[in-house]
Amino acid sequence: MGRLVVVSNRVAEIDSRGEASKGGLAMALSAALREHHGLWFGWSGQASAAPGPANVRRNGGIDVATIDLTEDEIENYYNGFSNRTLWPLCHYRPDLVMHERAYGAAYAQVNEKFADALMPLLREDDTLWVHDYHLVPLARALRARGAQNRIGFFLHIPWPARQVLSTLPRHHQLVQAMFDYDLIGFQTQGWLDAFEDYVVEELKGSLDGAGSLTALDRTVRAGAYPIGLDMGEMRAMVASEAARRTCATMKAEDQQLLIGVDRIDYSKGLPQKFAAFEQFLEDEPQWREKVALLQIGQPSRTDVEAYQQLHDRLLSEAGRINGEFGTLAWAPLRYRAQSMPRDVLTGAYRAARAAIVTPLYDGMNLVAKEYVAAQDPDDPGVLILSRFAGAAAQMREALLVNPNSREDLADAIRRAVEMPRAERIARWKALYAGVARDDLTAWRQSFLHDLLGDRPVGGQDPLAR
Ligand code: GDG
Repeated sequence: MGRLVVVSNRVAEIDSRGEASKGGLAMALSAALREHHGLWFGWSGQASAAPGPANVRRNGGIDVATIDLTEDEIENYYNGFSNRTLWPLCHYRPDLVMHERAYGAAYAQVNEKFADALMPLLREDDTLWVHDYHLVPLARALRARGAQNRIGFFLHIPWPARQVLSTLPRHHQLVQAMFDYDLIGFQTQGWLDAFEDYVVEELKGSLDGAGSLTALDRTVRAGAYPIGLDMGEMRAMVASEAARRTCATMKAEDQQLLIGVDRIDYSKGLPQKFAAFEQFLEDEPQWREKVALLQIGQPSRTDVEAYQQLHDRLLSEAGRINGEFGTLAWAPLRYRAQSMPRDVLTGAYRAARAAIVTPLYDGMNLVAKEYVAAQDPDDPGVLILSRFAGAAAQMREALLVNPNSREDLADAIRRAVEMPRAERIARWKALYAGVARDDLTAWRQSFLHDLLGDRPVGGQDPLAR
């Protein structure tokens, strides 16, 4: 192949060695880019009134090209169509979806603008890998400008059921744009099934049983590629001084720690988690003063109202629960709405007896995998995982729960804190083997392999291995 060109809404900061400064996904993509002398293209994160052509710079063997957006585009394309329309829609929250024509128009316009700025940088033999819901129409815009490159698309979030998707005005147009890619990747077979169902029922298209879908006189290949962890990075984190220190300090406390780590996002089921923890304290008085829930909430999309309201609600719920059950020496629910360094976070994972990862819907959920990867093999903790996270399809040995049931989740918390060590070890071993095998390298290699090859992708679902 020629170069690999990665396109995403935002571009990670790349240092002089060609490594992304933070974040597993960014690091994996930068590794792939280094291997293929690649180009990474996206929004700079900056606003400017009259943005010009892409700003291209070379860092550690990777070209990074960014464009600015106008204030209007940021509001209508990013906060608007991406985060007030598509995000809630794909997370099964049509009640939160905002339909504004200005959002849809800006979404189309920014994708055209990406295409305009990217076209002059492309070479004939480049392979493009486009990421996530912000950029569904990008291949269409590039094709309209004559691009004949191979273009793949990976969706990091769920694909909604047909009945939910069709509440979006012009849903046909969105799906039609997917057919300009050569390969579409979903996190799980379940999200792929939902896409296929739309194609068959809504577009009257057909599947060939080998990963190809035909509709609207076009054919596209689609597969499931579950994302995983950068295991090298994880091991380095676990061994870091900051992780050791954090873990030792937390373990010295005279209580069992439960941990939650989530962006403050309504898809993550945070109020439901707090309510279930309250139910557990109510049902199991013998555990009071012996267990605490540390909820780390990474602030996110703070320009969007639904996110501001959620943060306020969580603060007041945590205060109420602490007021109800806390004592002078014990706060049962520690809600920390700040980002934490990754090494400190890893130490906290390792110190916790259980992680409560209970999104209402989630494309995959990497926190579940990070928690498993961070455990002490001799005394591992328990993963409580929502069956509605993509990760649940792989992580069958977790305590799988329905986060909508306060009582079921409270029961799972009790099971986790009471689980004998032998059972914890047996479950953890099986989970760890999967996390280590289906890692980030496996993910990107299997996607790129299918994108570059002509062979059918069906039957290669890594989940089925
Ligand atoms: C989307 C999809 C899919 C969290 N708090 C802090 C912090 N984090 C890190 C975690 C983890 C990452 O953020 C969150 O990843 P998730 O996968 O859990 O969720 P989303 O952000 O919603 O990601 C998701 C993912 O894309 C990848 O395809 O799995 O389904 O929604 O790595 O550790 N990191 C730091 N401080 C924090 O306070 N440094």
